[in-house]
Amino acid sequence: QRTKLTYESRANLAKSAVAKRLFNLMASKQTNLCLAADLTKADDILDIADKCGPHICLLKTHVDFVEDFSEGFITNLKSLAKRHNFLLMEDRKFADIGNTVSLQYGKGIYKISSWADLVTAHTLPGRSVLQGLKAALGPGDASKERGVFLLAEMSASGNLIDDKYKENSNKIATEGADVDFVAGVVCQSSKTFAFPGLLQLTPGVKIDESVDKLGQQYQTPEHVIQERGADIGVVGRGILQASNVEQAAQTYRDRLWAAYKDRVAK
Ligand code: S5P
Repeated sequence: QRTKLTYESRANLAKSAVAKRLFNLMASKQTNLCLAADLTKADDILDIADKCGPHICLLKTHVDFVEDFSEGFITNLKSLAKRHNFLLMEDRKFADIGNTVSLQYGKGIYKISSWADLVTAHTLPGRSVLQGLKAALGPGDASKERGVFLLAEMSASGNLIDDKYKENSNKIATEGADVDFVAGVVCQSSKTFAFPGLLQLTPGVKIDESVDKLGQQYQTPEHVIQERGADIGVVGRGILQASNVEQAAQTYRDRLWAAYKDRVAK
């Protein structure tokens, strides 16, 4: 069972080079916390990345709502990622035909493929979403430094994903020529996939409050790691809205990590 294995041992099973890197980073830095830096000002994102950087394995962005996006912002974000040793994920949730996602990934104002170690994509268009994203990277080994998390489930109440969709998403993540490009799956349950070389990223994590006003559903750090099979817990407002963000990041980090240690020890 994949949830019983350590991150170190799973690094050796990963087919994606980025997944391998992330498993090893998590094990050595002792953190399975991803910060969802959902803020609209570049400086606020950089500030929180600097404060929380020592506690996270991954920083997740939504660059399309950053009001003052610039190349300088990306340069600074990359240097913080290097200094504090975390990876960058742009949560773009690509969901179009191959040619369009290729352009959205590589071109435009954001040039996501030039800086994001990881991106998210819906499986709705089928396998061509992976082929399209890979095409933006060009030939050669470029895809080895980049990876995708496929959405197989969502935390929003009333979402339209059913069992068949989950099963087919799992097939796209684990079968075929592009599996070396898939680093993991965004989902809510350990039953969604079994392959231990993929990482399970689970959003909807908060210590208190079980829902927000717009359909988000929350679980505690212990619940997502031990009952839902998460390898990485994504925390946004649980940290962003705390009076002391650094302390909140430390608390989420400690609780998510302890839950993982418990899970592999049992
Ligand atoms: O099913 C999902 C998938 C994602 S990637 N549910 C989610 O909430 N997310 C993202 O996780 C969402 O876009 C947001 O950036 C983060 C959750 O933020 P929070 O403030 O609710 O913790």
